[in-house]
Amino acid sequence: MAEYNHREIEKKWQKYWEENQVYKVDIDPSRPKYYVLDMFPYPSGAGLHVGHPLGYIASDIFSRYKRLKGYNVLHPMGFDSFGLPAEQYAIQTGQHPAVTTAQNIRTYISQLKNIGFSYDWSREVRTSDPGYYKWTQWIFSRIFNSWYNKDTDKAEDIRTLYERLAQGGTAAVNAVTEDNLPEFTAGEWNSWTEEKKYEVSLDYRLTYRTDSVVNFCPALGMVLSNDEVKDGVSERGGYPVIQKKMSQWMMRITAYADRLISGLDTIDWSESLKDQQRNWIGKSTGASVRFKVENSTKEIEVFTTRVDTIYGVSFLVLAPEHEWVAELTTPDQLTAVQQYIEETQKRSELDRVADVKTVSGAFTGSYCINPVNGEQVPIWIADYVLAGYGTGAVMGVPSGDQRDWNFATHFGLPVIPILDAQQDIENQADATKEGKYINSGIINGLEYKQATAKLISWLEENKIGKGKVNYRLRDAVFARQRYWGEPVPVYFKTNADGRAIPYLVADKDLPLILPEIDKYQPTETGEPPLGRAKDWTYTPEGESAAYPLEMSTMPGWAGSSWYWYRYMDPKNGAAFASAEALDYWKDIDLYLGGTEHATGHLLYSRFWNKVLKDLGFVKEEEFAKKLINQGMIQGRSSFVYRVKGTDKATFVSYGLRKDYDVTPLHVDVNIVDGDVLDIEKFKATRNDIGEDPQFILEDGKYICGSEVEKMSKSKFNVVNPDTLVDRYGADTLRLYEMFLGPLTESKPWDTKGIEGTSRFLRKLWRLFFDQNGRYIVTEDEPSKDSLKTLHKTIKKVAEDIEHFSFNTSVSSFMICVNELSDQKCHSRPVLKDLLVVMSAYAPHITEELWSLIGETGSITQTAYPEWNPEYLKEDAFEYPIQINGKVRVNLTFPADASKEEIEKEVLANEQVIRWMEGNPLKKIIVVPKRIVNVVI
Ligand code: ANZ
Repeated sequence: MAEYNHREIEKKWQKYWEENQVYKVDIDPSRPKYYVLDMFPYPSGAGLHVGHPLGYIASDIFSRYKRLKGYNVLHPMGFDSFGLPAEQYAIQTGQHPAVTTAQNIRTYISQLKNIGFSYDWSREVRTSDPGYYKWTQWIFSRIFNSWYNKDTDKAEDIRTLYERLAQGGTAAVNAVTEDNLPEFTAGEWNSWTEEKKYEVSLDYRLTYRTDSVVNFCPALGMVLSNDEVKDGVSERGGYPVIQKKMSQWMMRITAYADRLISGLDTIDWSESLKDQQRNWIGKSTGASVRFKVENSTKEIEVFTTRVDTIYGVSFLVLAPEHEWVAELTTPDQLTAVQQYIEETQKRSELDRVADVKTVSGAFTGSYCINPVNGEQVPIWIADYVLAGYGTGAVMGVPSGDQRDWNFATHFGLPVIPILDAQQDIENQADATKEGKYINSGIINGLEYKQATAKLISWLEENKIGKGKVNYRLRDAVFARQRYWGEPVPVYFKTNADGRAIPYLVADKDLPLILPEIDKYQPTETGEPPLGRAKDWTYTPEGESAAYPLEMSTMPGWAGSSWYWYRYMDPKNGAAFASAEALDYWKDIDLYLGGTEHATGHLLYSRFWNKVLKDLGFVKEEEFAKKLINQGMIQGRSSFVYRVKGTDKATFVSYGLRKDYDVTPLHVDVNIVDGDVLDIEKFKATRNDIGEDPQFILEDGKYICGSEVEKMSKSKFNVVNPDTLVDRYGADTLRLYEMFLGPLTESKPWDTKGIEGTSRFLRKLWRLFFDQNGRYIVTEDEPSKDSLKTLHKTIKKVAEDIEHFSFNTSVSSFMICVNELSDQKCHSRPVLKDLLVVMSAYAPHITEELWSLIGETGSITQTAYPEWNPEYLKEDAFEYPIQINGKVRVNLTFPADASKEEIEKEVLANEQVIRWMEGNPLKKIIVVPKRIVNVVI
């Protein structure tokens, strides 16, 4: 007697897997490795909803399949557990973020275990665990102790910089740094104290401190990235954001701009994702040119991609934050300039670049000189020029650039035509490259390419400018003025000039543990929360003084930029991973996660990986060979319709709502079944509908309306996987999530359809046990038909999985089980192979049936069956028969029937004769295994 009781079966096998450590993996040089990774989740208080496991299910199927194919599969899971939500919650409730984080992780783990994933839980990592962040801090230290050598095109240990400077001074060094660092000779360098050398080296390191303009949110006490700012307020909480100059830790990701672009050609990631990264890095090739300021020694440097338009310059524009604005502003322009600067501080950078219509700016009162023709050019400020891009200054060419044209016409500045083909300046303003130059001195009569080349060499010869490649990508801010993050392992000593100089905490003193504090908010004096810690100081070995430690913590992306390596060797106390582990597991073979990480996590991870590779700590230049972005699962919201203006709350059913004046209200999808509202539960769970609400029904039921929206608590459309697992089982959920559609597409969740999948699994069970629970598997030789059904399924599912087409596999299983049922096939060899093929998708039921047919051990330890092409040979083929181009009949012939036999039978067929309506035959064409054409 056996019935399909998913609750019992699933618990039983989950226990078995855990007790027998079925998914534990170790290095095994005798087998090829395969590394399948999910982007690890941030454990939020809300737990998982049905959208989250979509990618996890797909990657789990793939991992299980690869295991059956003989690979040693590393498939771990962990938690990205530092970050803002836990901290915001701590501020509101006083609960330590470590406590809520641990609770949330417990919920996540139990939810994940419920779904039967094949994770090796012994490798779990948590970024907020000191044993983990010790290595995040260690990596920070390595990056701090390196510089980018353009000659070798890689990051090197800072010692090689010292060596070069000692041998040849700055002339011997070709490093990625800020422009215009002071130059010095080897002699000068060698004469300096160690402290002085160290201070100079700070400007060369891949981690450095600088003053930069940031989006600062005073209410949140933190700097926000551009995408965390919406319409000038913080996305989280809606607090005002201002542009502020702050001293910040930075990482020199720009040193890697070119390698981050070229590396994309070596990895199998979607083109759209690669394009997002390319655009984000935004390489542009142009020139920098210096314009002398009139009556001053200053020269304003601009970056332009169209140096060929320099004869059309009629003004210069600086970003309002440009450091010379104050100096260049003349007394009579002071009020206008100050007012304008105040105005622009309210706008986020995103608004500034997105807004092409509003023209605004202020004249500084100063002028500069166009180096190519000596013309006087007025200097303006305007916020369409960004402080952080290029040089923060542009040459305004109204006849070349649309914004410049808008600006010039708005403020009455001259428009100088420079191309003979330019008839209508307004419409061609956006950088036409057609025609020959006019009014353009040394490039008159030339065309775009020659003109550009000639100008660049002229500028270089005259030391006025040079060819330059510029990137939109900026160095990454590496600090948050918040509590719940990794402490930056740096302390400060004050030097002779009173400046605070950062030094690394010694490796042996890592992890630098996050201290306890009384409140998770900035201090009264505006210091970050770590300013509240009692003794936030460090005493280096051999010294007695206690030096202040850095008070900002690392940004959210630090811990996630290397975590895949920790899974390789999670308990190692002597290294982030052993050489042996790195050597064997190398890199991620398949990485799954959402597209929202395109220019964050996925770019930072590639950057850190390249640094680690340059420094010799890891093997591969790219960390993930293949990446798949799963689509989003949207929610399907349900609505009830409240009639306006009634005494008692009155709700009208969907089909009748047109007859009333109604307000639609979201209703919890969990009390709606197939669009029918459970009225009693509705009454019991809503406290906003008063006493005795009324319902106007259709056919005795209240039907809800529906709409597809983002899955979110506020829309009451969140479906919890736990409920479905309890009701239908994890195997049904897994199959159903895959069945929803192609993995990479977004699609709405609809609980209704899950019934069908659940019926399918019961039908599978019926191949083994009859209605009465009697075992009906036989040792009979399988029929030819059953072998064909089985082998086409083996083949199709393997191909589907290799192409990440999981929904089509589920259809194949359904077809297969239907065919075997029709064939009354209960043959053990067929059913056994079918179980193995299905085990990647539905691991619990297949384990159970596997043991019930008398197999020992776990089904996960067997091999994926081979398909035999012999069984797939078609023995008959159904031909569509066309008569004068229209398919009229379908006729089946044996696969080996000759053309002549087919012709004869087609023409003798009664239906064909009827369609020919007595007309004589002109021609009959038989295309074997395709079609028959009859022409009359
Ligand atoms: C003169 C000119 C004439 C320009 C012309 C374009 C067309 P990408 O491709 O994005 O690098 N620019 C330079 N720095 C800027 C800043 N900080 N904020 C806003 N705009 C800036 O484009 C570079 C072009 O954008 C530069 O070339 C400059 O305008 C402008 F017919 O210089 B151009």
